[in-house]
Amino acid sequence: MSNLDYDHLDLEIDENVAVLSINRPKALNAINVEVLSELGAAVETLRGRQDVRAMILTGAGDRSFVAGADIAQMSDYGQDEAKTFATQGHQVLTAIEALPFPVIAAVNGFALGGGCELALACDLILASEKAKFGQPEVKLGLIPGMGGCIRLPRKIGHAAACEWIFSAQVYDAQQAKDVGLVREVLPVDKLLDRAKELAGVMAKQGPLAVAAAKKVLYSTAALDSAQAGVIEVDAFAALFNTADTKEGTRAFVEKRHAHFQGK
Ligand code: CO8
Repeated sequence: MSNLDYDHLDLEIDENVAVLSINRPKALNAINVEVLSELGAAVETLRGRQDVRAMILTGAGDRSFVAGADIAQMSDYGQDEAKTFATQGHQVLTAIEALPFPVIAAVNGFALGGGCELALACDLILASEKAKFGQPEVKLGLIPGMGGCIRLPRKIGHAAACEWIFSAQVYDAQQAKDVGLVREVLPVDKLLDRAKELAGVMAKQGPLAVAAAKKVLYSTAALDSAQAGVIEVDAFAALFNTADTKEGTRAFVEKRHAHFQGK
């Protein structure tokens, strides 16, 4: 199924996996206010779709995932406009992180600035051998404003994040894998297939269980073990009120495949 209602996004849904592509090739898929608004709307649409159980976020064309926020648009901003833009950016990326299914970033080409931050808001990143990552904002006299100062150190560690953000350097896919940002580096022509394969595996699991696990993973990140443990226990127990948990466990006992209904 295709959805062509967006000017700067392509959306396809096939076998419970959504592929959402940012498509603004003349600016290397840079995010302006319009792209951000469409992204927010698409995320809300996908959140409400019972048939979507995993998502891939990628960039259209062969050069770029997202080359950052739109620098030309920002060059005229004052403080109030910058605050509005960054607030909207935070809202959209937080909404991506809060989607009740896994989100895989498939990164080919540039994932710089806001592009790197967008990938950081996904659950995991697969990169092509041509991917380039970085937070070059200080080179422009800016800072990462869509969660980079927050999510990057959580994913690659404090020291590595300080190096990335303060130096504005660009890193290749293998370097990004070495610091734990990227899960797999793939040939360009295998990237999307591998992302679809992995998303497909995730989409076949119990959807309520995957959603619950995701919620526990993110909601406990800043808590101590005791507080986090309470949240995990409650989430574990709550699943026993669902038909899917009964189906999954009984299917094992009865030596058959489980048929999950998301109920
Ligand atoms: N914004 C606007 N236009 C861009 C951007 C961008 N981030 N990146 C590329 N473009 C445009 C170029 O201007 C050019 O347009 P035109 O053909 O009309 O001149 C076109 O894309 C192709 O780009 P280049 O000719 O520059 O291609 P090169 O292969 O020579 O270089 C690079 C590719 C290295 C990616 C180069 O374009 C570049 O350095 N881009 C900027 C990268 C960058 O600094 N990104 C960070 C931006 S700041 C940011 O993201 C802040 C996020 C936090 C705020 C968000 C709040 C919501």
